[in-house]
Amino acid sequence: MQNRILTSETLNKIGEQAILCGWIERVRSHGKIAFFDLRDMTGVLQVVAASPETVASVENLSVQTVVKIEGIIKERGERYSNPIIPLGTVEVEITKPVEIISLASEMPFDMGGNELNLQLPTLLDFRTLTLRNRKIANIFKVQAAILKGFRSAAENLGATEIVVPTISASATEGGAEVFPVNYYGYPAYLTQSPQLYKQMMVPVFERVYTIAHAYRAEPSVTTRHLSENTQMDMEVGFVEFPELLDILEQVITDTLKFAQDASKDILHEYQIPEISFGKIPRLKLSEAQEIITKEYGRDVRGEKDMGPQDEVDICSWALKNHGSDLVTITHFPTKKRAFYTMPDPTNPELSLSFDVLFRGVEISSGSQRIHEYQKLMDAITSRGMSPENFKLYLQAFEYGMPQEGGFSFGLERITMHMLNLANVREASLFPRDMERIDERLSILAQKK
Ligand code: AMO
Repeated sequence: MQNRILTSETLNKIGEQAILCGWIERVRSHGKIAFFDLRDMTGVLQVVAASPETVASVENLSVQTVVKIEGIIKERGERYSNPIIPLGTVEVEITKPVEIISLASEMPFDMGGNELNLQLPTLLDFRTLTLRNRKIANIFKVQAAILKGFRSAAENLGATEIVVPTISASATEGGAEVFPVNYYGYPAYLTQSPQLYKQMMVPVFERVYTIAHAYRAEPSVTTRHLSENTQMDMEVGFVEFPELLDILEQVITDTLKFAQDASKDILHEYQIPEISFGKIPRLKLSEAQEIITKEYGRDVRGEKDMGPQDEVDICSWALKNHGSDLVTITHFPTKKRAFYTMPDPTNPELSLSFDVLFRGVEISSGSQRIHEYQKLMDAITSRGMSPENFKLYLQAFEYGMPQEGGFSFGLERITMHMLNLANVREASLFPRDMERIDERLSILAQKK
C-alpha cells in the first residue's frame, strides 16, 4: 500500500505524520481518550485517539478488524513508556477517524492477552485466529529458521535441492501405515517419505536434499505423531558408514545452531535454555541398552528398538556425561528397519542404521543403503514384497549406483523440542491426526 509505513519504522520517525495498516488488538476506551494496539508484520504499536471524532471511530472497533490509520508518531511520556517491549516507547496519535478495511466478527474467545488460555482442541478448531497470537506465531518463526538452517547446512555440503512427488505407486517404508489414493482408478499411495526419490537422484547429483511432506496413517494418538509431517531429507553418494555419521551430525548441529542464532530473541523471551553442543556421543543400540540398564535400573537389553522412556534416559545420560543435547544410536536390528537399509557386513542381523535423539525424542533416522542391484532385489523379495512394485526405483540401481546413505529430520519434532512444547501438534500449522483434518473428524462424520 502506497505511503504505508510499518510499526517498526515508527522508532525512527518521531514527530512525523504517518499512515499505518494492520489488525486491531485490545481496545481500551476511557471516555475522552481511547487506545488500541495495532499489529502488523513487524510488531505491535499503541495507537491513541484523543479527539471526540477519533475516539468515536475507535470505541466500537472489534478485535482483529483490519484498519488504516493516519496520525503523528510520538514518544510516550516516561510514565507511560514500556522499554521492555520492542515498540513500548512510541505511540501514534491519530489525527483522522480510523478507516476500516475489513470488519472482524466478534471473537469466539478472548484474544486480548499475550497468552491464549485455551485447550489444544480449541486452539486447533480456531487455528486461523490462534496463529495470530504472537507467542504462537513465534513457533513458526523458529520453524522457518530451522528450515533455513537445514537448507544452508545441506547447501554447504554441495547438495542440490530437489522436489519429489507425494503420490507414489509403491509404499516407501513398508508396513500398513499408508494412505491409499485412487489414482484414475489405479491403486497408489501418499508417500510415507521422499526416500525412494532421493535415492534415485544420487546418480544424477551425488548429493541431494529435499523438504517434503510425509504421510503416515498412524493408528494411535500420541504427543509425538502426526499423520502428515515435514521431513528434511538428505542423501549422499560415495559415502560409507562412519563418514555418513559425521555428515549427519554436522548437518543437525549446523541446522540447530543456525536456528538458535536466528531465534535468539524469541528463545530468550520464553526462557528456553540454550542447546548444549558437546561432542555427540555415538552408541550402538546394545551399548545404549547397557547404559540404561546399569544407570537407570530398567533391564532393556535385547529389546529390538528404543521405547520413549529409553530415549529420555539416554538423552539425560548424554547431557550429564558428554554435555550434549544430541545422541546418535546405531546398529538397530535389520528386520526392524526398512528394506533399503544395509545390513552390517560383520553381523547381518544388525544394520548400518541410526537414529538421532534430541532432548529425549527421536528427531532423525537414516542408514547406509543397499546399493547393489541384486542385493536390493533380494532384500525386497525376502520381505515378501514384489520387485514389480519398485520398477522405477530399481532401474536407478541396475545402471550404476555408488555406495550411498542418507537421513531425514522431522521438522515438527525439532521445533517442538527446541521450544519445549508439550505436543507436536503445536509445532504444525494445520496438524493432521487420527481425529482431525482441518475440522474434527467427528464433525465431518455428522455432515456425511
Ligand atoms: P523415519 O520414519 O524415522 O525415517 O522418519 C524420519 C523422521 O521424521 C519424523 N517423523 C515423524 N514426525 C511426526 N509424526 C510422525 N508420524 C513421524 N514419522 C516420522 C521423525 C523421524 O525421525 N526414510 C526414512 C529416513 C531415511 O532413512 O533417510 C524415514 O522416513 O523425526
